[in-house]
Amino acid sequence: MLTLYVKTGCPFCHKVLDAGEELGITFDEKNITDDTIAAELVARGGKRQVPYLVDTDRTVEMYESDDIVAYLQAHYS
Ligand SMILES: N[C@@H](CCC(=O)N[C@@H](CS)C(=O)NCC(=O)O)C(=O)O
Repeated sequence: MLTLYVKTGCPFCHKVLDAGEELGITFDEKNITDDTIAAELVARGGKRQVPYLVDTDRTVEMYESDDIVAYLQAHYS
């Protein structure tokens, strides 16, 4: 399962969402405008920054939109 932490209006998040759409990927989106989700992200990744990808199938987690897009293209094309 692919979970993507995002924030409403975040252009870096949209870049990842657009790439995912091109690849036919459906994310479980979690929006950090909800304080509970924001706290969950910080506990998980160590900082409040989106986008943040969690790939439970490969036990991979990462920040940085360019890295996430490259990862998705490499593993989900
Ligand atoms: N270099 C990062 C930049 C990410 C970034 O600046 N994200 C902003 C939102 S657009 C963020 O997480 N800000 C913290 C916040 O909104 O709480 C990337 O490409 O993913």
